[in-house]
Amino acid sequence: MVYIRKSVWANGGGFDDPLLYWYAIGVSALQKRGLNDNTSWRFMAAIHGIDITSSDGSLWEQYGYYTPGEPLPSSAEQQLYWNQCQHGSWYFLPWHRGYVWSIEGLVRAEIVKAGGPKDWAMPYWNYSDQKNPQALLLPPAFSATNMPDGSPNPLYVAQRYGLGSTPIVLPASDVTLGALSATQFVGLKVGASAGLGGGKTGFSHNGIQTGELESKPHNIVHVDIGGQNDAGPGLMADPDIAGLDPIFWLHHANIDRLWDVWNKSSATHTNPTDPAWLNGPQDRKFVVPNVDGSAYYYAPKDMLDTTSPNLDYTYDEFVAATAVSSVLTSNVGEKTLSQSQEPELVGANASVVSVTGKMSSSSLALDAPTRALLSANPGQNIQAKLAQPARDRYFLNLENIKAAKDGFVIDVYMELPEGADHTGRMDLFCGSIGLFGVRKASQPDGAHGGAGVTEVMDVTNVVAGLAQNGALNKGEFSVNLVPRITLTDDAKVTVERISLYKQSA
Ligand SMILES: [Cu+2]
Repeated sequence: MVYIRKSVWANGGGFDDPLLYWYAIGVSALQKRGLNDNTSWRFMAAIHGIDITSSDGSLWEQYGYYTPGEPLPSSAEQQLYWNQCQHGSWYFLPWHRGYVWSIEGLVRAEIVKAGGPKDWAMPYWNYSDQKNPQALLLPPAFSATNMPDGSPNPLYVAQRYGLGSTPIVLPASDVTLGALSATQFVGLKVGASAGLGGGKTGFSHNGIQTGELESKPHNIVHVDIGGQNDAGPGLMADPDIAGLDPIFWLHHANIDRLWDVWNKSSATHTNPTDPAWLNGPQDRKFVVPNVDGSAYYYAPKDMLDTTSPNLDYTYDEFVAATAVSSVLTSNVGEKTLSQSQEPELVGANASVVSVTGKMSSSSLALDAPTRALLSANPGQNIQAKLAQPARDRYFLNLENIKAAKDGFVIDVYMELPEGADHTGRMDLFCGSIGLFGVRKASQPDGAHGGAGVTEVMDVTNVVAGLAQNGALNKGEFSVNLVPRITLTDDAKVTVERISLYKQSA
């Protein structure tokens, strides 16, 4: 049989829905197992990321998920399984597909043991569903502190600081699906979109080439739920602890569904055929536990069809929802471009930007030909010159973003007037960055030497609008980084360089 993953909101999102009641029962059983058991809740979270030896204190210990001296798996087993999650990489989607599949099997086995439904499958949280007025709300089964019988709710965690509101509601503009208009799974090397699925990398526990779906909604939703408070990041906001939150798996089931939606929405939306992708990284294998605790090794080529016997699941809905709001995401324009043209650097700022306080800005200078191209003479319709579909595309690159803490969202604008209220300036809005995994990617002893992450935004519409107004005649423009909460200096958020690339039509 093929298991069918259903929407968390199909029957109200609370414990009246057996799907969620039984999820809680299954999760509770896994939570009772020790960290030295590779089928336990905590071991599964550690496969994503764990740090219990850090000199600056372990979040696992701080939040009570690890007690020094408790039995651990052998170091061979730790090395085989732990700290595998693939981010900033073209392996992001296939690695997480195998990961969610694994815990789904473990949870289902416990549900069946307890007398629950044999066809249970992982629910998904479709926060982008505009037909559902509650779609943006954290489903009640996760925000209730108790089960219907009064016992503690295993799906509840205290460390969901989100944007400070209770219950958690995701901002609608954070879950738009511009990523699904990507024409390619793998993007170009530098400058332009990293594609739906991310840039070509090796094994990439915290890589640099974040794909469009990974960037949004994935990263931003992580931060919108986890957030940050004085004690540290919420569970969902940091990859070292994210898998401990039961909502993690419904978020990832939805990202996994969106990959399938993208594949099914056009004959040209194909997965990579490069053997380097299909066969997975050569330097380390992907591995998750089977239900009996034996090792299941996999590569992206095993993850192409969810209904194949090794995975054996599908979704009840492949509709992408009509959440692609053209107003809020400037990158939703029709990407009719073949993306065969190499993007060229046409502007950059001069020095590293520290993002602190309420807003940090930096000025970018355009090169002479681009300045001439984007200068408007009075009465000239420059937007016609930049008209779709055969038009140049502009990409803003925030290169090597580093941070000492995760859990922040930074909104990016161009040419915000000094001191002005930015809310509602959607004409100047470039996109948002969710700082998820940036802390790990910034550590100098990490796999990439602390290079941080790079985010790319399609800003064609913003650039066209500014050009039309004559705002680019001076040959430079400001980029404004606006953290949603005032950033303190200890977050140490920096952007190595901000650049503008042009991809010719
Ligand atoms: Cu994630």
